[in-house]
Amino acid sequence: MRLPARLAFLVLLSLPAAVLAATVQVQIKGMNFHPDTVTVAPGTTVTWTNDDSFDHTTTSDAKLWDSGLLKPGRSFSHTFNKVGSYPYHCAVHTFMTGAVTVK
Ligand SMILES: [Cu+2]
Repeated sequence: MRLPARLAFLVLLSLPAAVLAATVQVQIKGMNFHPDTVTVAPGTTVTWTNDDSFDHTTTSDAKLWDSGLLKPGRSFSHTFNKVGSYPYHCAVHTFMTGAVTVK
């Protein structure tokens, strides 16, 4: 390992865990969000992937994010930095609901 690479590795190791942002996956399948509720730490990115045969969206009830139409196979990500409860739905099928809790 060359010195700069080793230094970068050491810097990475010394970062607090919260800075190393995690990603949580939510699958859209069978006209549902799986899982439909997730609890994450601040700074976590949630990635929704449409594994269904139809177009769907992930749309914040409070309009904090909106993926627009996600075709099958497409993904959308949003990073949650503030503690709180974030309900969302699919704008096409409003009975499809989920929530992200950040704490
Ligand atoms: Cu939908």
